[in-house]
Amino acid sequence: MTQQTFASQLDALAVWRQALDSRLGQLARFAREHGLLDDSSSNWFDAMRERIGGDKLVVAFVAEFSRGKSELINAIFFSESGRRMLPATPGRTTMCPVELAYDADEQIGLALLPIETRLESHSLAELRRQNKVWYRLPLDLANADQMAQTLTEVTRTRRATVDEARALGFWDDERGQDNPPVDTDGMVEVPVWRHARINLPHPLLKRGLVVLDTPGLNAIGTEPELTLGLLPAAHATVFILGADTGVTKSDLTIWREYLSGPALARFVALNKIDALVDPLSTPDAVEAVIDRQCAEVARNLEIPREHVFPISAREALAGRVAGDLLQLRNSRVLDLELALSEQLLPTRRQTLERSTVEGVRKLQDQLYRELADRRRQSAEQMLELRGLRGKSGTKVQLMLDRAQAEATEFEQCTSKLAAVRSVHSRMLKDALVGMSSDKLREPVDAFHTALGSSFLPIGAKKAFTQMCSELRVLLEQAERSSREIHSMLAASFTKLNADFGFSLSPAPAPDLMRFVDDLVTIERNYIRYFGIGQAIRLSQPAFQAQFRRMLISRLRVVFESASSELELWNKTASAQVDSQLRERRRAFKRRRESLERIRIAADDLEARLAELQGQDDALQALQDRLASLVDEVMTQARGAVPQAVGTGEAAPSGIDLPQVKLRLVGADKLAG
Ligand SMILES: Nc1nc2c(ncn2[C@@H]2O[C@H](COP(=O)(O)OP(=O)(O)OP(=O)(O)O)[C@@H](O)[C@H]2O)c(=O)[nH]1
Ligand SMILES: [Mg+2]
Repeated sequence: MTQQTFASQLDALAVWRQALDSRLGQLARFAREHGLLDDSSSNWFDAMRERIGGDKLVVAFVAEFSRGKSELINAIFFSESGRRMLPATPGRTTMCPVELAYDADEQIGLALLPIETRLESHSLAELRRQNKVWYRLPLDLANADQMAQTLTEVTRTRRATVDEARALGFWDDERGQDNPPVDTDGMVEVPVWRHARINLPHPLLKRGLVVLDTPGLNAIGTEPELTLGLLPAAHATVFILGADTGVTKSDLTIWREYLSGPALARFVALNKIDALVDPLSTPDAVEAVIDRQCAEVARNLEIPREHVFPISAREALAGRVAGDLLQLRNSRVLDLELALSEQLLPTRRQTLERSTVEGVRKLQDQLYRELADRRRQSAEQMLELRGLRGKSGTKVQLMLDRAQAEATEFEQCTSKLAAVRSVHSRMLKDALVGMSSDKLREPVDAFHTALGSSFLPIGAKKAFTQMCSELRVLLEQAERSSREIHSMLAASFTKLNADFGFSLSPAPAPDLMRFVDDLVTIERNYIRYFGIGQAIRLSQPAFQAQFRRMLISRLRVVFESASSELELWNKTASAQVDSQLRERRRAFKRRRESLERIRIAADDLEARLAELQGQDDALQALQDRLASLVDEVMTQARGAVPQAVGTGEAAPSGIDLPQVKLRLVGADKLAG
């Protein structure tokens, strides 16, 4: 059996996502065409489809320099170009974090952020949005050599004075042994770029994969944003060791500092096993050496032996480029790829499946209720009209008067609704103020002040924990408020239903406690910066400023998501009231109109009854169609990802170079 690779499985996941998206699209179109889509359901569809279509999967490659990160990325993702795409050479090669992704709205090519931007205080996240600070180079998709040549930019360095290096963060007077060597003119080497983004319509990138290649992490001058922001946000990290070096002290430092925490899917690769091949010993003996090394890695990193993958990135790349399957198999990269896809992709899929199923179920309830409501009203009308059979004109006039009286009485609900609405919006406003960025800033500022005045990490850690618990209180308060809003709505809706014949029912309040979980994760990820070993770094104002910025931006995401969830839920409740009000008014109007017509011509009675029956049949058909469309979405969401061997663009083996080039160009045209 052909062994499935990461590439083909990611491809299969994409096929599943596309199918799900198109099913959801059908359901949305159906709801819209029949006037069943209010603002909030329409927002839900847009958001869900954007998530399904734009869902990113970030895989970061992390290691000390020269362990083979870039080579492994080449072997897994770029062998189809027929050559080494990212520069991989002995010694320090990749000098800045390199992000490979595809964004259809951006120009194909390489975007580079000059290192000098470090002198200003903008964070990478802010700079991403500023187009003009990036230096852009085109990539010619039809010319792999030109692409590879352009990509050597990520290795570029320049000479700088020690003062300049210090200002840029590459010189540390306290950590002398780690500083770059000074040449005879008193100059040192610094990277030219701070960050690189490669925008490429590669089939996998187009399907939401983001690959992060990092420069050797233990170097001075590592962007705090990389270790505080990008790495903790990655869905998976591949940590790479060299079989030629084993686990060195600096490998261990990187592992402990950045990767040993929970929450991330982590893979460990022992690379360069080809270097262990010894012409003087038997294959079995070499195998035993590899085995022993893996066991040692597992022991050193304190992870199970099965989590260590012995590989040769070089052999994998060479094997794929040459179409040599034996060499590819010997590289054992397929085992790693399989583990990546088996452990990573199902979880991504499950998350999407869960949100889709939950959302569609809620939506189905809402739409079904709306259709049932319309049917109930037409049934009432039919009953009324049937009672008119054989009745005199006076009787009809009486009924007309009654209908008029009922309609007037119904209109009294508007003042009641206005009262409920004003209570509701006041409660919501209070709840949202409690989660605003001003509120968020208070505890963060207090922590920052404490950080600036505390010389001991223990004090900083205490202030940090204090801040986290204050933030948690904010979220807990919001959770309480949303429960209060829910009880208020439930009570008011019951009363409105009884008095005015509505069928209102508030959706369950959103569970804001899951944002508390996010907060706990952030706390866990950041707390390691308060270890004794970090004291010096933590006391630097520049690091503190960056730390604060990163922290604020991550916290803001949590609070903003919680706020918008609360807001959306409240909008749904108001929309429900609006739509039922509209529907009721329409029903009253229809009822008056038909009585009016019957008063003028008694013959119209039967015609009107037939018309109502027809309407009811149509509504029933809509209910059935809704059920079958929902069923299709659910089946697709729960269905297995197709077992994709050669499902199209992924071209995992990449043996056929010209054809692949065509695919790349074709893909580009499609995207444009
Ligand atoms: N023998 C052998 N050499 C390898 C293998 N993988 C990578 N190398 C070599 O190791 C050197 C470093 O590889 P890179 O991919 O540049 O390493 P890196 O981790 O990206 O290093 P930096 O970019 O400096 O952080 C290059 O000369 C590669 O050719 C392998 O599997 N076997
Ligand atoms: Mg590299």
